Amino acid sequence: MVDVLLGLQWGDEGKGKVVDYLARQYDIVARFQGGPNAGHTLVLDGQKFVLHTIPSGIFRPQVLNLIGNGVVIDPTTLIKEMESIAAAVPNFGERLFIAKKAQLILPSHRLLDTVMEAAKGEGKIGSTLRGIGPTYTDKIARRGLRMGDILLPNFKARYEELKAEHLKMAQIYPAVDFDLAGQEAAFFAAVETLKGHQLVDGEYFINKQLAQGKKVLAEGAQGSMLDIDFGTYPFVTSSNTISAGVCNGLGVAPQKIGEVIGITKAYCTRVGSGPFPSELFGEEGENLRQAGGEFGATTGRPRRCGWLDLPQLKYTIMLSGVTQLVITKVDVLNEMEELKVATAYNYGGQKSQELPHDLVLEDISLDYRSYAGWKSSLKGIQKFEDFPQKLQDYIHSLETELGVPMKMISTGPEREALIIRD
Ligand code: 2SA
Ligand code: MG
Repeated sequence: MVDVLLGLQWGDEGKGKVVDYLARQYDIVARFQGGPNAGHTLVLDGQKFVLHTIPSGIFRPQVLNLIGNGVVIDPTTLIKEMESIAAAVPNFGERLFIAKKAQLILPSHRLLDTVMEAAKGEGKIGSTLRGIGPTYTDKIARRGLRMGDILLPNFKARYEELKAEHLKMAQIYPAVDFDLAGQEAAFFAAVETLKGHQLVDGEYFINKQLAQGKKVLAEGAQGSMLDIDFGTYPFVTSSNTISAGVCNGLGVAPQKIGEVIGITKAYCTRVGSGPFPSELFGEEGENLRQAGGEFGATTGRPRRCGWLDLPQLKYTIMLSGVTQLVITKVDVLNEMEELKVATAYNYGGQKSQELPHDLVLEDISLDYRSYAGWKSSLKGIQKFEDFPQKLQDYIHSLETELGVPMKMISTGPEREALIIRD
């Protein structure tokens, strides 16, 4: 079976840590969408690692890791990432497999991402500038280059052809500072190195493993509200971040999908622009940002912070068929006198449990419910029953509202700070 783990908000729900924990129950961890726009942070023995393209199972010695066909790969960042984990995980290369059908991010995709964002002014998406949008654009336009292409004798020629197209496009935008020649040198050096890695037909690889009874965990990146179809369009990423993305991002059939584990923070954050109905501004937002260390793992940008939003969570739970919930960063709320949760949306003169078709256009206000804070540290607590009563009540209330059991509660960045409930 393929179990799925994904973020139910706008990303940064703490997926890296949870995958790292869960990985020991699986034979394979696979990334199925996104690319180096992702930043999955793991803290192991006090050392912090940020993964962008490599699946978070890489730190578990028995686990194989697949970068699936639905992922977009920047060879330069992938090689850098490999170097950053090489000392901690000497044999990672034997356990890392890369789908030949995964699309390649070219330096000129990054150039396009940069000029297009710069030209947008006020309407900026807040892209990570990693070339994600232009690469998926070329995939759909049927002219992209794929991982397997690096093995072909005409790779350089095809690269030049696509780059020439990109340069033509870039000309319609104001110029930006971009060292294309320097990045190209790094790109081709990285491509050479990648030829020595395990490039596979990802769909056969994974289905053969499944046929042998192996267990797969599909690791989502970004969050459900950034889904290209169902997110806060156009302020979204360019891939399907919901569970449906697993089938086309790995080449597995829908009936192979088992548990769908949805992660939410105990509050909510968003990095980049676009609607965020439960956002907190001023001092309130700043307090959460500082308490939670809410800065982008890839770009370092400050994240916008706000309260948990139940209609929003119900929406993404519905879209992915979530069967279990995980709540993270609960400890960030330790000092709060009072916390709030959005319980309903008001728009078009009505109260609703459903999100409007366009969060960008619609004038929205939210209803909130308050909870008394538990005002104590959670350090060292290993059992749900040992939590302060107010925190237990808060969790029970969320479970009841969302209709899905809360199986895991993360109380800090360390591997140990995770409470599991049966
Ligand atoms: P892109 O680069 O084209 O995918 O950007 C489009 C939108 O998607 C958002 N996005 C993200 N949101 C949260 N976390 C992401 N990963 C990094 C992290 C981000 C960082 O883990 O912290 O370091 O800034 C991520 N990747 C993309 C993005 O903000 C745009 O709104
Ligand atoms: Mg992240």
